[in-house]
Amino acid sequence: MLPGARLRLMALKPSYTWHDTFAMPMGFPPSAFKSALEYEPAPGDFFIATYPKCGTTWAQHIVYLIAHRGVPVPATASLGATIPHIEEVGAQAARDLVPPRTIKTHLPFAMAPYSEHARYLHITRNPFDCAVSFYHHTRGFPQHYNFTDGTFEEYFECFLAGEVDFGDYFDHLASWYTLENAANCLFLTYEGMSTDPKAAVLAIGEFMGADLINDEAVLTAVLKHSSFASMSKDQQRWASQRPDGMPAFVRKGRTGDWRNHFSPEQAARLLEKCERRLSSTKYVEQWSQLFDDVRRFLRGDGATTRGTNEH
Ligand code: PPS
Repeated sequence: MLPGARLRLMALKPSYTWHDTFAMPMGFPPSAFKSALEYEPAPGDFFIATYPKCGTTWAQHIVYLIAHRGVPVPATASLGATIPHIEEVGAQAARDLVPPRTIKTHLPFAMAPYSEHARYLHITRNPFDCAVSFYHHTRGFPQHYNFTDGTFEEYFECFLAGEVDFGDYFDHLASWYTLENAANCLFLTYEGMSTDPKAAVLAIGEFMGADLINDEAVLTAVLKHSSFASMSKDQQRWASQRPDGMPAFVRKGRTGDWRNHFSPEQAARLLEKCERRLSSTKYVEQWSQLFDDVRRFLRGDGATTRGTNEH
């Protein structure tokens, strides 16, 4: 059956606000979205540019911690007030920040505010775990998606077809990948951050112009407060309340949770799309172990890799 036909047969699909053919979460004001597209970055603006569920909040808190010398976002404050999501709150909220500004965006590169005088931290995550995380996100925010009772099977069809908020995962990655060698961009992966958080924090620090290597106390504090255990606490700092019984926003924080959700048929279809869409990128190599694991899963063999950051 063609993917479009499967999608039409689904009983339940998330609801979105559509801007022409681009889907956004319901409740994000259209005026904010439009103003974000028109925002002109000032020299020194620092963007955290990600597809949803790829490590945005983790990176935001690392950047915040570096800028605040290791002091975390207080339990009573919101990270979004310091590092706003521009297409949610609009361009004026970004302009109102005291420079140097840090701004979150999930927009694909072609729509994102760009200047060669701004900097861009791009984080991506393998699409298997991204899809799972995005599913739990979508069912856990009824005000944005009205999908509380949605199943992974239903969500997967939308994800694979690219009919989710912020568009198709692979289109998004391809659009930002055009900047991969640009001096004003740093590309990291969620998996790399999980495997070696210290290296990731040092790389982000260097990109921000902070000398963490000679500041052991700050480096230690940044690592401590950006750990999964720390960020699992006081989650009102990153997200609004979710209904009872829903997983928390900072949920599992693992690589490999896809195995608990995917059927072999779904895994084969997403693997086929990975092979088709990622072949000319470095991610084929970076995620080769994961893709091998998917192939083993399809053959019915056990996993040889486990979550890279078991908590
Ligand atoms: S959003 O809504 O798009 O901004 O979501 P995003 O922050 O990009 O992604 C959320 C996932 O990141 C995990 N997370 C972490 N993993 C490891 N360490 C830390 N500190 C951390 N903070 C957030 C979070 O748990 C979501 O992944 P899943 O797989 O759902 O657990």
